[in-house]
Amino acid sequence: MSLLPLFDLSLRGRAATPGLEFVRPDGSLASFTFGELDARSDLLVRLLLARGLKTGDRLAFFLQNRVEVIDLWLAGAKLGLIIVPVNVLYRERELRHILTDSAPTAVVTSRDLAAFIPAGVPVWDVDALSAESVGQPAGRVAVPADADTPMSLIYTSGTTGASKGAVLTQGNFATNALALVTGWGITAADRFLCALPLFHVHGLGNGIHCWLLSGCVMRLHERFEHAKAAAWFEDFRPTLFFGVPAMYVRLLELPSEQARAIGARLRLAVSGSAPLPTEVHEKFRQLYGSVILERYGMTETLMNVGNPYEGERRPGTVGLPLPHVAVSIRDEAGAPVADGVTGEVWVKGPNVCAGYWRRPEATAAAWRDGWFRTGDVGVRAADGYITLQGRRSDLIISGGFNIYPREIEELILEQPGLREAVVVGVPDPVRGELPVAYVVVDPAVFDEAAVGARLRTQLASFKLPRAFVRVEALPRTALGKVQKHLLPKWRE
Ligand code: MLC
Ligand code: AMP
Repeated sequence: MSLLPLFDLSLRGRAATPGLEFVRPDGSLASFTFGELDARSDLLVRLLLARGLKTGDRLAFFLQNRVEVIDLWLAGAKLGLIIVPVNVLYRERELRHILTDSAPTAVVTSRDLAAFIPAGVPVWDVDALSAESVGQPAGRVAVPADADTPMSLIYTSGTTGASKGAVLTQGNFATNALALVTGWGITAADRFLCALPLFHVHGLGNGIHCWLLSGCVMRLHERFEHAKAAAWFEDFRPTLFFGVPAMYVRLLELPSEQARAIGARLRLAVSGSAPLPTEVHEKFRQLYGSVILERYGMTETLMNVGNPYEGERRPGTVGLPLPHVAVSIRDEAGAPVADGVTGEVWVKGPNVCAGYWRRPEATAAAWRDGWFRTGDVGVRAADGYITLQGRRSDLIISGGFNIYPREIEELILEQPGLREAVVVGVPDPVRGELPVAYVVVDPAVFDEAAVGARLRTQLASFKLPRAFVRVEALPRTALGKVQKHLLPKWRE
């Protein structure tokens, strides 16, 4: 199953219909019909061909949400390119790794972001690319594709520090979106407000694909800004919203009358990428009169499990396996456990990526007997509802962005005056968790301000430790493992 015939339901089937409203940073709207989007990506395909790109080549983008991200994605599907989305918050270290590992022909970026790209990586300016594509001959060029055609390499951090590229195929995106569009009753009559970043699978895999397959109208924002969210909802009057829990926490700040009116028009509000606290679920229901549908996914698998559209959306749970996904809860030895018993969540289905890019060992370690081991720990109730209880690794999720402590610990330990470091997630009412570093320092050498400044140039802002808590020694087991639960409590 390839993507273009599904996209064509909108690109060609609804060519004259308004499909996209992009809110420019100055607040003005740029509107496009589906036919115009089709034509824009046709021109881009011609330009990419002229620049020598061919099926299987990687093309990275380091961009805030904008229409050119959609052009690139559609051109990628038409040409069989492997698109590499990169989080705009990443800085030198993260960028160097991804842009080296994926070996892209080029990275498409904007003037604002170009300064962050490490030297030696070919950079294409997005505005120049768009302007040049306008002069290309019109008409579609598309290469044949199938379910196994790689569509994207999306980097996700492993427990070992360096992030790995999950090879997601056209079939992965297609089956995921078909399941969501059907299961969530998304139609051309919907109005979808999208403020999720398009460089992660929540915005890209779910948002863009549900929009294109259903033919609804999408209003796309550069990024979520909580101070403006009320005005956005009032103005666009969406029926459909996808968000991370931090966005729903922010939406609880709206006055109740306004929230009611927004909720009355909202057919479906979906939350995912991090746990949705039950009190947020409940407060949102009270304030908006709308019951959030929480679902669970990951970069390697797209969506796995979700609360039902029809039926009970049970707070604190991620619901039931999606129709095309098999879920099994396993013990440490890999044997299935009984309902009510905690274990690791394993998944199998056409949603699971083809493996990690050029990392056979990491691929071998993550798959067993055809099942993908998610690393998430959960339990299934007798009626099938799954509750996630944590992770086998120390993953911290802040505002829906993932942080692997080890990556930060390694970087901290490279700094002068640091003897030992451990990074833990502390609870935060808005972002879910915040990273805090516990450090053993050499006081004569350690300069907290200098270390903080250096980390800021190297790491995405959401990964920066909120504080450095100095301790005499890290609590360790006899085997030397840090006992994070014995660290002193941190207070801001
Ligand atoms: C956040 N920031 C951005 C940004 N998003 N900067 C530029 N562009 C963006 N797109 C920066 C801000 O500048 C600020 O930096 C900090 O992050 C917090 O932003 P905020 O707006 O003050 O905070 P907040 O109201 O808490 O909102 C944060 C947020 C953001 C919810 C908008 O966390 C977000 O967009 N999260 C979505 C993450 C996501 O899509 N995850 C899906 C992964 S896929 P500073 O320097 O001031 O701190 C996955 C699988 C699955 O997990 O199941 O979906
Ligand atoms: P990523 O690597 O960015 O794809 O993040 C995937 C991880 O986010 C999953 O393995 C889960 O740990 C977490 N996650 C996604 N959705 C949920 C959810 N609804 N509840 C709890 N955790 C979630």
